[in-house]
Amino acid sequence: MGINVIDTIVAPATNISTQAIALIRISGDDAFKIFNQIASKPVPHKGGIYLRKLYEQDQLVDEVVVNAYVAPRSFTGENVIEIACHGGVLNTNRIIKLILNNGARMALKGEFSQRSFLNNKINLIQAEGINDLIHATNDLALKIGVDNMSGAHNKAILDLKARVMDIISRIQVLIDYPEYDDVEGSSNQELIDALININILVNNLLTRSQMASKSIEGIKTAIVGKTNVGKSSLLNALISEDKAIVTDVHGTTRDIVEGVINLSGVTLNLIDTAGIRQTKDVVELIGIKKSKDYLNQAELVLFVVDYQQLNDLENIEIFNLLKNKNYILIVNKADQLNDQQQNEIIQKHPDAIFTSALKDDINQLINKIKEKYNNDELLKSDELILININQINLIEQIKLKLETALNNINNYLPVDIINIDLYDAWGLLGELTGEQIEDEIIDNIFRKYCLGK
Ligand SMILES: Nc1nc2c(ncn2[C@@H]2O[C@H](COP(=O)(O)OP(=O)(O)OP(=O)(O)O)[C@@H](O)[C@H]2O)c(=O)[nH]1
Ligand SMILES: [Mg+2]
Repeated sequence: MGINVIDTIVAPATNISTQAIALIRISGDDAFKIFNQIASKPVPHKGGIYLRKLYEQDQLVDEVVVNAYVAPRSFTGENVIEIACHGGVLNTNRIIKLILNNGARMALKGEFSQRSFLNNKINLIQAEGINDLIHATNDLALKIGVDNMSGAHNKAILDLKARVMDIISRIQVLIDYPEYDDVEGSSNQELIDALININILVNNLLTRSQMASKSIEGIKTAIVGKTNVGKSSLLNALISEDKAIVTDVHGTTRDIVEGVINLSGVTLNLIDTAGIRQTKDVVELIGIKKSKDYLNQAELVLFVVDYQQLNDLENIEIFNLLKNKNYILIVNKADQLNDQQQNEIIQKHPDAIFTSALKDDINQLINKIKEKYNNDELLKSDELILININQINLIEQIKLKLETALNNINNYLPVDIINIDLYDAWGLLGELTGEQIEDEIIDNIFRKYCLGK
Protein backbone atom coordinates (compact mmCIF):
# COMPACT_ATOMS: atom_id res chain seq x y z
CA MET A 1 0.00 0.00 0.00
CA GLY A 2 1.31 3.38 -0.97
CA ILE A 3 0.74 6.55 1.01
CA ASN A 4 -2.57 8.35 1.13
CA VAL A 5 -2.35 11.05 -1.52
CA ILE A 6 -5.88 12.41 -1.05
CA ASP A 7 -5.12 14.38 2.12
CA THR A 8 -3.96 17.94 1.99
CA ILE A 9 -0.55 18.04 3.62
CA VAL A 10 1.51 20.70 5.37
CA ALA A 11 5.13 20.95 6.48
CA PRO A 12 7.82 23.52 7.10
CA ALA A 13 10.10 23.77 4.08
CA THR A 14 12.79 25.57 6.08
CA ASN A 15 14.31 24.67 9.46
CA ILE A 16 12.27 25.68 12.44
CA SER A 17 14.61 28.17 14.11
CA THR A 18 15.06 31.82 14.90
CA GLN A 19 15.41 33.34 11.46
CA ALA A 20 13.97 36.19 9.41
CA ILE A 21 11.57 34.14 7.35
CA ALA A 22 10.25 30.59 7.42
CA LEU A 23 8.49 28.82 4.60
CA ILE A 24 5.48 26.61 5.17
CA ARG A 25 4.08 24.59 2.34
CA ILE A 26 0.52 23.28 1.94
CA SER A 27 -0.29 20.89 -0.90
CA GLY A 28 -3.50 19.14 -1.90
CA ASP A 29 -7.07 19.75 -3.08
CA ASP A 30 -7.98 21.79 -0.01
CA ALA A 31 -4.86 23.98 0.13
CA PHE A 32 -6.76 27.17 -0.76
CA LYS A 33 -9.79 26.29 1.34
CA ILE A 34 -7.73 25.56 4.46
CA PHE A 35 -5.60 28.67 4.06
CA ASN A 36 -8.62 30.87 3.51
CA GLN A 37 -10.14 29.69 6.78
CA ILE A 38 -7.34 31.43 8.65
CA ALA A 39 -6.70 34.39 6.34
CA SER A 40 -8.01 37.93 6.73
CA LYS A 41 -9.18 37.93 3.15
CA PRO A 42 -9.42 34.87 0.85
CA VAL A 43 -6.70 34.13 -1.68
CA PRO A 44 -8.44 33.74 -5.05
CA HIS A 45 -8.23 30.39 -6.80
CA LYS A 46 -5.47 31.47 -9.16
CA GLY A 47 -1.70 31.61 -9.10
CA GLY A 48 0.04 34.65 -7.70
CA ILE A 49 1.59 36.38 -4.72
CA TYR A 50 -0.61 37.76 -1.95
CA LEU A 51 -0.08 39.62 1.32
CA ARG A 52 -2.41 38.36 4.06
CA LYS A 53 -2.97 38.57 7.80
CA LEU A 54 -3.51 35.28 9.61
CA TYR A 55 -5.97 34.97 12.46
CA GLU A 56 -6.70 32.41 15.14
CA GLN A 57 -10.30 33.19 15.97
CA ASP A 58 -10.11 36.97 16.36
CA GLN A 59 -6.51 37.11 17.37
CA LEU A 60 -3.87 38.29 14.88
CA VAL A 61 -1.19 35.61 14.42
CA ASP A 62 1.13 36.96 11.73
CA GLU A 63 1.35 38.91 8.54
CA VAL A 64 2.55 36.69 5.71
CA VAL A 65 3.29 36.57 2.00
CA VAL A 66 1.63 33.76 0.11
CA ASN A 67 2.68 32.16 -3.13
CA ALA A 68 -0.32 30.38 -4.63
CA TYR A 69 -0.21 27.72 -7.33
CA VAL A 70 -3.22 26.07 -8.92
CA ALA A 71 -3.08 22.38 -9.91
CA PRO A 72 -1.50 21.07 -12.02
CA ARG A 73 0.88 23.99 -12.31
CA SER A 74 2.92 23.48 -9.15
CA PHE A 75 5.87 21.39 -7.97
CA THR A 76 3.57 18.65 -6.65
CA GLY A 77 1.05 18.99 -9.45
CA GLU A 78 -1.59 19.82 -6.79
CA ASN A 79 -2.96 23.06 -5.38
CA VAL A 80 -0.13 24.57 -3.39
CA ILE A 81 0.02 27.46 -0.95
CA GLU A 82 3.47 28.49 0.20
CA ILE A 83 3.45 30.77 3.21
CA ALA A 84 6.45 32.98 3.95
CA CYS A 85 5.92 33.86 7.61
CA HIS A 86 8.11 35.40 10.26
CA GLY A 87 10.62 32.80 11.27
CA GLY A 88 10.50 32.37 15.02
CA VAL A 89 10.25 28.84 16.40
CA LEU A 90 7.02 29.54 18.27
CA ASN A 91 5.49 31.52 15.42
CA THR A 92 6.22 28.90 12.75
CA ASN A 93 4.94 26.08 14.92
CA ARG A 94 1.80 28.01 15.79
CA ILE A 95 0.94 28.61 12.14
CA ILE A 96 1.55 24.97 11.26
CA LYS A 97 -0.68 23.90 14.15
CA LEU A 98 -3.37 26.29 12.96
CA ILE A 99 -3.25 24.77 9.48
CA LEU A 100 -3.41 21.26 10.97
CA ASN A 101 -6.42 22.25 13.04
CA ASN A 102 -8.12 23.47 9.88
CA GLY A 103 -7.95 20.14 8.10
CA ALA A 104 -4.45 19.48 6.80
CA ARG A 105 -2.30 16.54 7.81
CA MET A 106 1.42 16.72 8.59
CA ALA A 107 3.41 15.65 5.54
CA LEU A 108 5.68 12.63 5.73
CA LYS A 109 9.34 13.12 4.93
CA GLY A 110 9.77 13.61 1.20
CA GLU A 111 6.02 13.52 0.57
CA PHE A 112 5.96 16.66 -1.56
CA SER A 113 8.55 15.13 -3.89
CA GLN A 114 6.67 11.84 -3.82
CA ARG A 115 3.46 13.54 -4.90
CA SER A 116 5.37 15.37 -7.59
CA PHE A 117 6.59 11.98 -8.79
CA LEU A 118 3.17 10.33 -8.53
CA ASN A 119 1.64 13.20 -10.51
CA ASN A 120 4.25 12.73 -13.22
CA LYS A 121 5.87 16.10 -12.60
CA ILE A 122 9.27 14.50 -12.14
CA ASN A 123 10.61 10.99 -12.56
CA LEU A 124 12.53 9.03 -9.95
CA ILE A 125 15.93 10.06 -11.26
CA GLN A 126 14.91 13.71 -10.90
CA ALA A 127 13.52 13.13 -7.41
CA GLU A 128 16.75 11.43 -6.33
CA GLY A 129 18.63 14.33 -7.94
CA ILE A 130 16.81 16.82 -5.71
CA ASN A 131 17.75 14.78 -2.66
CA ASP A 132 21.37 14.46 -3.80
CA LEU A 133 21.51 18.21 -4.40
CA ILE A 134 20.29 18.99 -0.89
CA HIS A 135 22.69 16.54 0.74
CA ALA A 136 25.69 17.26 -1.48
CA THR A 137 28.97 17.46 0.43
CA ASN A 138 31.32 18.06 -2.48
CA ASP A 139 31.26 19.67 -5.94
CA LEU A 140 30.82 16.36 -7.70
CA ALA A 141 27.72 15.48 -5.70
CA LEU A 142 26.37 18.96 -6.31
CA LYS A 143 26.89 18.71 -10.05
CA ILE A 144 25.24 15.30 -10.27
CA GLY A 145 22.36 16.50 -8.10
CA VAL A 146 21.69 19.53 -10.29
CA ASP A 147 22.03 17.58 -13.53
CA ASN A 148 19.68 14.83 -12.39
CA MET A 149 17.17 17.16 -10.78
CA SER A 150 16.82 19.10 -14.01
CA GLY A 151 16.21 15.92 -15.95
CA ALA A 152 19.17 16.75 -18.22
CA HIS A 153 19.97 13.08 -18.68
CA ASN A 154 16.56 11.44 -18.61
CA LYS A 155 17.04 10.79 -22.27
CA ALA A 156 19.91 8.40 -21.57
CA ILE A 157 17.62 5.91 -19.85
CA LEU A 158 14.81 6.40 -22.36
CA ASP A 159 17.34 5.78 -25.11
CA LEU A 160 18.56 2.57 -23.45
CA LYS A 161 14.99 1.40 -22.99
CA ALA A 162 14.22 2.11 -26.62
CA ARG A 163 17.31 0.21 -27.76
CA VAL A 164 16.40 -2.84 -25.64
CA MET A 165 12.79 -2.70 -26.81
CA ASP A 166 13.98 -2.51 -30.40
CA ILE A 167 15.85 -5.81 -30.03
CA ILE A 168 12.93 -7.36 -28.16
CA SER A 169 10.59 -6.50 -31.00
CA ARG A 170 12.95 -7.73 -33.68
CA ILE A 171 13.13 -11.05 -31.82
CA GLN A 172 9.36 -11.06 -31.30
CA VAL A 173 8.92 -10.87 -35.07
CA LEU A 174 11.12 -13.94 -35.41
CA ILE A 175 8.99 -15.75 -32.82
CA ASP A 176 5.63 -14.72 -34.27
CA TYR A 177 6.55 -15.03 -37.93
CA PRO A 178 9.25 -17.69 -38.16
CA GLU A 179 8.66 -17.87 -41.89
CA TYR A 180 10.12 -14.35 -42.28
CA ASP A 181 13.63 -15.32 -41.34
CA ASP A 182 15.11 -12.52 -43.40
CA VAL A 183 13.53 -9.54 -41.59
CA GLU A 184 15.92 -6.63 -41.78
CA GLY A 185 18.22 -6.31 -38.75
CA SER A 186 17.21 -9.67 -37.33
CA SER A 187 20.13 -11.87 -38.26
CA ASN A 188 22.01 -13.33 -35.31
CA GLN A 189 25.00 -11.13 -36.00
CA GLU A 190 22.91 -7.96 -36.19
CA LEU A 191 21.21 -8.74 -32.90
CA ILE A 192 24.58 -9.52 -31.31
CA ASP A 193 26.06 -6.21 -32.54
CA ALA A 194 23.13 -4.23 -31.23
CA LEU A 195 23.36 -5.97 -27.85
CA ILE A 196 27.10 -5.38 -27.59
CA ASN A 197 26.52 -1.67 -28.12
CA ILE A 198 23.93 -1.53 -25.36
CA ASN A 199 26.23 -3.46 -23.02
CA ILE A 200 28.98 -0.91 -23.59
CA LEU A 201 26.63 1.94 -22.72
CA VAL A 202 25.43 0.20 -19.55
CA ASN A 203 28.98 -0.70 -18.53
CA ASN A 204 30.12 2.88 -18.92
CA LEU A 205 27.16 4.12 -16.93
CA LEU A 206 27.99 1.65 -14.16
CA THR A 207 31.70 2.53 -14.07
CA ARG A 208 31.02 6.28 -13.96
CA SER A 209 28.37 5.83 -11.31
CA GLN A 210 30.48 3.58 -9.09
CA MET A 211 33.44 5.96 -9.25
CA ALA A 212 31.29 8.96 -8.46
CA SER A 213 29.43 7.20 -5.69
CA LYS A 214 32.68 6.13 -4.02
CA SER A 215 34.13 9.64 -4.28
CA ILE A 216 31.02 11.13 -2.75
CA GLU A 217 30.42 8.57 -0.03
CA GLY A 218 34.08 8.92 0.97
CA ILE A 219 37.31 6.95 0.66
CA LYS A 220 38.20 5.04 3.84
CA THR A 221 41.50 6.61 4.74
CA ALA A 222 43.75 5.63 7.67
CA ILE A 223 46.58 7.83 8.95
CA VAL A 224 49.23 5.40 10.12
CA GLY A 225 52.81 5.57 11.35
CA LYS A 226 55.12 5.47 14.34
CA THR A 227 54.44 7.51 17.46
CA ASN A 228 55.09 11.24 17.53
CA VAL A 229 55.58 11.65 13.78
CA GLY A 230 52.65 14.09 13.57
CA LYS A 231 49.70 11.92 12.51
CA SER A 232 47.21 13.70 14.73
CA SER A 233 48.65 17.06 13.71
CA LEU A 234 48.13 16.04 10.10
CA LEU A 235 44.52 15.05 10.72
CA ASN A 236 43.90 18.42 12.35
CA ALA A 237 45.56 20.26 9.46
CA LEU A 238 43.52 18.32 6.91
CA ILE A 239 40.19 19.02 8.57
CA SER A 240 41.20 22.53 9.74
CA GLU A 241 40.11 21.74 13.26
CA ASP A 242 41.88 20.86 16.51
CA LYS A 243 40.07 17.59 16.85
CA ALA A 244 42.78 15.10 17.79
CA ILE A 245 44.98 15.68 20.83
CA VAL A 246 48.54 16.61 19.89
CA THR A 247 51.47 16.48 22.36
CA ASP A 248 55.15 15.70 22.12
CA VAL A 249 54.59 12.63 24.30
CA HIS A 250 54.99 9.39 22.32
CA GLY A 251 51.81 7.35 22.35
CA THR A 252 49.43 10.29 22.74
CA THR A 253 46.69 8.87 20.54
CA ARG A 254 45.27 5.69 22.04
CA ASP A 255 41.91 5.40 20.36
CA ILE A 256 40.97 6.34 16.85
CA VAL A 257 39.85 9.85 15.92
CA GLU A 258 37.72 10.45 12.85
CA GLY A 259 37.42 13.40 10.49
CA VAL A 260 36.09 14.18 7.02
CA ILE A 261 37.66 16.29 4.33
CA ASN A 262 35.72 17.32 1.25
CA LEU A 263 37.86 18.16 -1.75
CA SER A 264 36.07 19.30 -4.89
CA GLY A 265 35.85 15.90 -6.55
CA VAL A 266 36.39 13.52 -3.66
CA THR A 267 35.64 13.07 0.02
CA LEU A 268 38.00 11.29 2.41
CA ASN A 269 36.76 9.68 5.61
CA LEU A 270 39.87 10.00 7.73
CA ILE A 271 40.88 7.94 10.74
CA ASP A 272 43.81 8.98 12.91
CA THR A 273 45.30 5.93 14.63
CA ALA A 274 47.59 5.19 17.55
CA GLY A 275 51.28 5.32 16.71
CA ILE A 276 52.85 1.92 16.12
CA ARG A 277 55.76 1.05 18.43
CA GLN A 278 57.00 -1.63 20.85
CA THR A 279 55.29 -1.10 24.18
CA LYS A 280 54.19 -2.97 27.29
CA ASP A 281 51.32 -0.58 28.03
CA VAL A 282 48.16 -2.71 27.67
CA VAL A 283 45.92 0.18 26.64
CA GLU A 284 48.38 1.36 24.05
CA LEU A 285 48.76 -2.18 22.72
CA ILE A 286 45.03 -2.39 22.11
CA GLY A 287 45.27 0.91 20.24
CA ILE A 288 48.14 -0.39 18.11
CA LYS A 289 46.21 -3.56 17.28
CA LYS A 290 43.35 -1.31 16.13
CA SER A 291 45.76 0.76 14.03
CA LYS A 292 46.81 -2.35 12.14
CA ASP A 293 43.17 -3.38 11.66
CA TYR A 294 42.35 0.04 10.23
CA LEU A 295 45.39 -0.12 8.02
CA ASN A 296 44.10 -3.39 6.60
CA GLN A 297 40.57 -2.13 6.04
CA ALA A 298 41.58 1.22 4.57
CA GLU A 299 41.16 2.00 0.89
CA LEU A 300 43.90 4.60 1.20
CA VAL A 301 46.65 4.79 3.83
CA LEU A 302 48.47 7.99 4.68
CA PHE A 303 51.75 6.60 5.99
CA VAL A 304 53.44 9.30 8.04
CA VAL A 305 57.15 9.13 8.86
CA ASP A 306 59.73 11.52 10.08
CA TYR A 307 63.13 11.84 8.50
CA GLN A 308 65.24 10.51 11.37
CA GLN A 309 63.62 7.08 11.61
CA LEU A 310 62.47 6.66 8.06
CA ASN A 311 64.23 3.33 7.58
CA ASP A 312 64.18 1.86 11.06
CA LEU A 313 62.74 -1.53 11.93
CA GLU A 314 59.29 -0.32 12.89
CA ASN A 315 58.87 1.57 9.64
CA ILE A 316 60.11 -1.43 7.69
CA GLU A 317 57.41 -3.48 9.43
CA ILE A 318 54.81 -0.90 8.38
CA PHE A 319 56.16 -0.83 4.81
CA ASN A 320 55.62 -4.60 4.77
CA LEU A 321 52.07 -4.26 5.97
CA LEU A 322 51.48 -1.79 3.13
CA LYS A 323 52.81 -4.01 0.37
CA ASN A 324 49.54 -4.51 -1.44
CA LYS A 325 47.88 -1.35 -0.24
CA ASN A 326 47.12 1.95 -1.84
CA TYR A 327 49.21 4.38 0.20
CA ILE A 328 50.95 7.73 0.20
CA LEU A 329 54.30 8.05 1.95
CA ILE A 330 54.35 11.32 3.85
CA VAL A 331 57.53 12.74 5.33
CA ASN A 332 56.20 15.13 7.95
CA LYS A 333 58.09 17.81 9.91
CA ALA A 334 59.57 18.97 6.61
CA ASP A 335 60.12 22.33 8.26
CA GLN A 336 63.07 20.67 10.00
CA LEU A 337 64.64 19.39 6.77
CA ASN A 338 67.07 21.15 4.47
CA ASP A 339 67.09 20.67 0.69
CA GLN A 340 69.87 18.12 0.79
CA GLN A 341 67.99 15.93 3.26
CA GLN A 342 64.84 16.17 1.14
CA ASN A 343 66.79 15.16 -1.97
CA GLU A 344 68.25 12.15 -0.20
CA ILE A 345 64.77 10.97 0.67
CA ILE A 346 63.45 11.52 -2.84
CA GLN A 347 66.26 9.43 -4.26
CA LYS A 348 65.28 6.46 -2.13
CA HIS A 349 61.53 7.12 -2.17
CA PRO A 350 60.62 8.97 -5.36
CA ASP A 351 56.94 8.93 -4.40
CA ALA A 352 57.46 10.55 -1.00
CA ILE A 353 55.76 13.84 -0.38
CA PHE A 354 56.64 16.43 2.26
CA THR A 355 54.38 18.14 4.74
CA SER A 356 54.65 20.29 7.79
CA ALA A 357 51.50 19.67 9.74
CA LEU A 358 52.75 22.10 12.35
CA LYS A 359 52.83 24.93 9.82
CA ASP A 360 49.69 23.81 7.97
CA ASP A 361 51.82 23.20 4.92
CA ILE A 362 49.99 20.23 3.39
CA ASN A 363 49.61 21.34 -0.23
CA GLN A 364 51.72 18.54 -1.64
CA LEU A 365 49.49 16.03 0.10
CA ILE A 366 46.26 17.64 -1.10
CA ASN A 367 47.59 17.71 -4.67
CA LYS A 368 48.64 14.08 -4.46
CA ILE A 369 45.17 13.05 -3.29
CA LYS A 370 43.52 15.06 -6.04
CA GLU A 371 45.85 13.47 -8.55
CA LYS A 372 45.01 9.98 -7.27
CA TYR A 373 41.28 10.59 -7.35
CA ASN A 374 41.21 12.73 -10.40
CA ASN A 375 37.53 13.19 -11.02
CA ASP A 376 37.82 16.06 -13.47
CA GLU A 377 36.26 13.93 -16.15
CA LEU A 378 33.28 13.17 -13.94
CA LEU A 379 33.03 16.80 -12.86
CA LYS A 380 32.84 17.87 -16.49
CA SER A 381 30.86 14.90 -17.75
CA ASP A 382 27.66 15.61 -19.61
CA GLU A 383 26.48 12.03 -19.28
CA LEU A 384 24.13 10.43 -16.80
CA ILE A 385 25.72 9.50 -13.45
CA LEU A 386 23.73 7.87 -10.65
CA ILE A 387 25.08 7.74 -7.12
CA ASN A 388 22.57 6.04 -4.84
CA ILE A 389 23.03 2.44 -3.76
CA ASN A 390 19.64 1.34 -5.04
CA GLN A 391 20.28 2.97 -8.41
CA ILE A 392 23.70 1.35 -8.71
CA ASN A 393 22.21 -2.01 -7.70
CA LEU A 394 19.69 -1.68 -10.48
CA ILE A 395 22.36 -0.88 -13.06
CA GLU A 396 24.34 -3.93 -11.91
CA GLN A 397 21.27 -6.13 -12.37
CA ILE A 398 20.59 -4.63 -15.79
CA LYS A 399 24.18 -5.32 -16.77
CA LEU A 400 23.85 -8.97 -15.70
CA LYS A 401 20.60 -9.46 -17.61
CA LEU A 402 22.06 -7.97 -20.77
CA GLU A 403 25.21 -10.08 -20.45
CA THR A 404 23.11 -13.21 -20.04
CA ALA A 405 21.11 -12.28 -23.13
CA LEU A 406 24.31 -11.76 -25.10
CA ASN A 407 25.76 -15.07 -23.93
CA ASN A 408 22.56 -16.88 -24.82
CA ILE A 409 22.42 -15.42 -28.27
CA ASN A 410 26.10 -16.20 -28.81
CA ASN A 411 25.38 -19.79 -27.82
CA TYR A 412 22.48 -20.03 -30.28
CA LEU A 413 19.86 -20.52 -27.60
CA PRO A 414 16.26 -20.19 -28.84
CA VAL A 415 15.30 -16.56 -29.39
CA ASP A 416 12.36 -16.67 -26.98
CA ILE A 417 14.80 -17.43 -24.12
CA ILE A 418 16.88 -14.43 -25.06
CA ASN A 419 13.84 -12.22 -24.86
CA ILE A 420 13.14 -13.22 -21.25
CA ASP A 421 16.35 -11.55 -20.04
CA LEU A 422 15.86 -8.59 -22.33
CA TYR A 423 12.36 -8.02 -20.93
CA ASP A 424 13.83 -8.16 -17.41
CA ALA A 425 16.49 -5.60 -18.34
CA TRP A 426 13.82 -3.36 -19.87
CA GLY A 427 11.72 -3.58 -16.72
CA LEU A 428 14.71 -2.77 -14.51
CA LEU A 429 15.46 0.29 -16.62
CA GLY A 430 11.89 1.35 -15.94
CA GLU A 431 12.52 0.97 -12.22
CA LEU A 432 15.34 3.50 -12.46
CA THR A 433 12.97 6.17 -13.70
CA GLY A 434 10.16 4.87 -11.51
CA GLU A 435 7.84 3.74 -14.30
CA GLN A 436 7.74 0.09 -13.25
CA ILE A 437 8.00 0.13 -9.52
CA GLU A 438 5.94 -0.97 -6.53
CA ASP A 439 4.27 1.50 -4.16
CA GLU A 440 6.12 0.19 -1.15
CA ILE A 441 9.51 0.68 -2.74
CA ILE A 442 8.45 4.19 -3.69
CA ASP A 443 7.46 4.88 -0.08
CA ASN A 444 10.86 3.69 1.15
CA ILE A 445 12.75 5.82 -1.30
CA PHE A 446 10.95 9.03 -0.38
CA ARG A 447 11.06 8.51 3.40
CA LYS A 448 14.84 9.15 3.36
CA TYR A 449 14.20 12.72 2.12
CA CYS A 450 13.85 15.80 4.33
CA LEU A 451 10.60 16.92 5.85
CA GLY A 452 9.06 19.62 3.70
CA LYS A 453 10.79 18.36 0.57
N1 LIG B 1 58.41 20.70 13.71
C1 LIG B 1 57.29 20.03 13.51
N2 LIG B 1 56.67 19.44 14.54
C2 LIG B 1 55.54 18.76 14.31
C3 LIG B 1 54.98 18.66 13.02
N3 LIG B 1 53.85 17.93 13.09
C4 LIG B 1 53.72 17.58 14.39
N4 LIG B 1 54.72 18.08 15.12
C5 LIG B 1 54.92 17.92 16.56
O1 LIG B 1 55.23 16.56 16.83
C6 LIG B 1 54.65 16.17 18.09
C7 LIG B 1 53.79 14.95 17.91
O2 LIG B 1 52.65 15.29 17.13
P1 LIG B 1 51.35 14.41 17.08
O3 LIG B 1 50.51 14.95 16.02
O4 LIG B 1 50.78 14.24 18.43
O5 LIG B 1 52.00 13.02 16.62
P2 LIG B 1 51.28 11.60 16.48
O6 LIG B 1 51.93 10.92 15.33
O7 LIG B 1 49.82 11.74 16.45
O8 LIG B 1 51.76 10.89 17.82
P3 LIG B 1 51.07 9.66 18.60
O9 LIG B 1 49.63 9.96 18.78
O10 LIG B 1 51.82 9.61 19.85
O11 LIG B 1 51.29 8.45 17.76
C8 LIG B 1 53.90 17.38 18.60
O12 LIG B 1 54.74 18.07 19.51
C9 LIG B 1 53.68 18.21 17.36
O13 LIG B 1 53.58 19.58 17.63
C10 LIG B 1 55.64 19.31 11.95
O14 LIG B 1 55.23 19.31 10.80
N5 LIG B 1 56.79 19.98 12.26
MG1 LIG C 1 48.38 11.04 17.64
